[in-house]
Amino acid sequence: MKTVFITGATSGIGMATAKLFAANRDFRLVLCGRRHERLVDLSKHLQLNHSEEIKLLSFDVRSYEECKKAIESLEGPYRDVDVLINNAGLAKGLDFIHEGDLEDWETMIDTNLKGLLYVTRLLSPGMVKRKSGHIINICSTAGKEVYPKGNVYCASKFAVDALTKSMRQDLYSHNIRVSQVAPGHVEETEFALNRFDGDAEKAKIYQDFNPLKSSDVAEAIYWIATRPAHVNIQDILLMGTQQALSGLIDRTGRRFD
Ligand code: NDP
Ligand code: 8X3
Repeated sequence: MKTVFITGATSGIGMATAKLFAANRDFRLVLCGRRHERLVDLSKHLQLNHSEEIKLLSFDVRSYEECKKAIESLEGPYRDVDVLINNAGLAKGLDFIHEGDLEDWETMIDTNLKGLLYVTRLLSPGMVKRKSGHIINICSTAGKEVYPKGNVYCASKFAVDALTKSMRQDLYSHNIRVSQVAPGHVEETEFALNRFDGDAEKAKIYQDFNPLKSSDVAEAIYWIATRPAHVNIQDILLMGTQQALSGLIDRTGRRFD
């Protein structure tokens, strides 16, 4: 049975991914996020429906000390993480560079870039020691192309794209696969609500086109993680059919509802 460690499992893509892995009894799960009650509710839901092999870790990925304490609290087979899914992340604000909010910039860089690095730094030595492991980073179309006012969020996701490639070069000879999923717009997430600081009106960005659903991204992650040991899917770039580029979206109405 493999141990799967998912950051950002309290919502959106991470939660959908946790549900998909839990539906398959070949996995034990370590589910992470700051909102402990969310993790408890999710774990109750998953245990009722499928799996009883779940550990919950509440910590802020922006703090190396919190990451370390949480990861060091894992015992037995939960310590030996086979699949790390670096999913925790967010956008804050949508502003021209000369009007950007410094606190938003710090939050995105600390979460999307440093958080991913901290968790990877703590879990990858065990993978190297065991000569086995798989790291799947959640990037974005924003890590492939920039768009107006996307500046710092895009930069943080370009950094994820660079790290995915670089980590693979560092780890492949240790039998560790490094993969990435880069989605376009995804609904059934709190992404837009967080970006606009809880402003529900501004967050209504999916009303006139069909984006991906969180479960679509979860399926891509799950597929990557379940390929035979000799296969590494390096990168999946996926968008809803009504999206062609970050800034090219057919907003003439939701076509597939
Ligand atoms: P959600 O807001 O629904 O989920 C984000 C998750 O990240 C939550 O579980 C949240 O948990 C966690 N998180 C955020 N900050 C921290 C932190 N400091 N410490 C620990 N956990 C944190 O958004 P998505 O599901 O959409 O986002 C998941 C990933 O997908 C992100 O990396 C995002 O950039 C990426 N993405 C999203 C797209 C979209 O359109 N939705 C498109 C492309 C990529 P908690 O708040 O409980 O800590
Ligand atoms: C989320 C997609 O286009 O809002 O990563 O940056 S976008």
